[in-house]
Amino acid sequence: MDGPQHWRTHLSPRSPGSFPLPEPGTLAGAWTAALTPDPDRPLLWGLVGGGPARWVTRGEFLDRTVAAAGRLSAAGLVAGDRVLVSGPSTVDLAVAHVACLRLGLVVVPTNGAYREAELAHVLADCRPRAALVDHDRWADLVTDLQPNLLVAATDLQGLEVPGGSSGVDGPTPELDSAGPDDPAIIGYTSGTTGRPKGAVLTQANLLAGAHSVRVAWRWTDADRLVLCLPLFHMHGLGVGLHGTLLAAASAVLQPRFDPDAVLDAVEAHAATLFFGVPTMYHRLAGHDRVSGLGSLRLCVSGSAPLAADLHVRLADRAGVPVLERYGMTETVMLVSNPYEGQRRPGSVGIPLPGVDVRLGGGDDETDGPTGEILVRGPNVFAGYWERPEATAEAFVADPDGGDPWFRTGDLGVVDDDGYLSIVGRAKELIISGGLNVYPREVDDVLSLHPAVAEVAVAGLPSPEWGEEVVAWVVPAVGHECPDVDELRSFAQDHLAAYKVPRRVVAVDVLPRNALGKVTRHELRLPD
Ligand code: MLC
Ligand code: AMP
Repeated sequence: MDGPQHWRTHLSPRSPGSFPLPEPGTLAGAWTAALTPDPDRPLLWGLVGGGPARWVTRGEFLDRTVAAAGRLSAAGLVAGDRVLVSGPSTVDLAVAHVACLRLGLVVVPTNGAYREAELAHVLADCRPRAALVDHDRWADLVTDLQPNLLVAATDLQGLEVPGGSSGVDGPTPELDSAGPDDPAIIGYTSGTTGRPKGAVLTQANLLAGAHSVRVAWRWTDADRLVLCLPLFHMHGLGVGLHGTLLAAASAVLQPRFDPDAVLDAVEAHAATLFFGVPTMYHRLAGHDRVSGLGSLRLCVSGSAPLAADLHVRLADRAGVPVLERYGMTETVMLVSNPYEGQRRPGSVGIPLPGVDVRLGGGDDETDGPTGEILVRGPNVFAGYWERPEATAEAFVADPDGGDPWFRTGDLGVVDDDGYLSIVGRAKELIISGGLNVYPREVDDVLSLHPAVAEVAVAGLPSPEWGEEVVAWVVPAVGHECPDVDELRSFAQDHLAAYKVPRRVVAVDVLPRNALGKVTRHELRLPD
């Protein structure tokens, strides 16, 4: 852990403990308490049990989680075991996720776009006992990569239960007995640089994350969310699904983003909430039925900066004052524009309840008012899975001897009235369509191409994607620079599609600093 830095603005009172969490202090326990009353009320709309999309009530949902937990337990899984979960957003996936957490298993939500090498890294790193996967060929792929895995679909079809048929429910195990500090999710993220690390979030971290937005956004059981975000990242899972269950509200699950399907669901299901990444709002803003969003009580944007002009366009065209908030895998949500009060374009707002935020800086004042955003609170993760050094480096000591602060790697400034704006990143990261791309991971793959001598990847602004992945390539002697199609097809076996470059620029040399390190911020398009 670094020593105290030069301390800048402190955004919130130093009393994160004064925001009590719902009883019993665990996500699974709080869900069960919230969903037990009124069992006939609709909870989730979506694909269930191989049938068509339909409403599942609170009662049916809880019953399904009990049955699924029984089968997982009968298959030999015990609290603390990791379970890789990946699939399109369905009720089955939500049931599997909740069943795991109720049983004290640790869910590893995994992006279905991952290729073999990316999946192999996650498996080797966290060594799950089981994988619940719905994508084509994934069952075979994960079995090849880790032969001792228990593998099934998220509806648990195919799960082998020793001494029993795979179709039979097991005995009811003890549920909701995990403690607040027990791990609940491992979310893979590269953090600052390097290979993806598993951020371990406890039951209490996830509860705090969902509870703070529930309170801040006035989320009640009368709300209905259209949820087309994937359920393998914090936005769709930690906010959309977890918040819906905690508020005992309801949600319409959609397996992918389609503007027409969103607008149809808003109308057909009398929805009140929509959460999306800026790319979704960009596409909605260009849609001729965008005013359909106007019937919603609240539209929230996050995961990447919402361009101020897009914010204004949505307000003008659809009458929707989008509320922008800021989150991270390691922290769930930390800052949000207010529900009541100004939703300021270009700003992510003020700290969420219970979250302590401040700006740290370098050793001197030369950075001006800009500082690294630091955070602490019950929402902040427990550390990186089996990486004590990376965990220590991710935190900075408190100058007053209080709890340490997590370094987000994001750079911010604070307005006079306490609104935070993210103005840059200290970490190497491209965010395309709300998905993180780590340039070094892409460099490493592209550099294996025989016609590439040197390569560096960076993000360039894009109205649709926010940032677009672009590769600057120094061709190998005697070779033409490979074009974008060639590099994309070369990389696609190793990298998820959203990470492969959309443009290639041939250069003679890469810009480097005195130490020989590539200076990515100096990579430019030719005039
Ligand atoms: C898909 N493609 C992308 C992409 N998503 N390329 C770059 N960036 C992306 N994000 C590729 C596809 O593989 C395809 O490639 C081509 O683009 C066209 O696909 P599409 O059909 O237009 O894309 P679509 O499926 O509509 O997906 C776009 C999207 C999706 C924006 C809906 O990316 C998405 O759901 N993003 C949200 C991610 C998310 O949940 N982030 C939260 C992280 S949590 P090809 O080669 O086949 O043509 C977090 C914390 C926080 O950050 O604060 O929330
Ligand atoms: P992830 O590691 O996928 O959780 O991504 C977290 C990162 O997304 C943060 O560190 C920010 O860089 C970025 N991010 C999330 N929300 C916003 C936002 N509203 N504006 C700008 N960046 C954001």
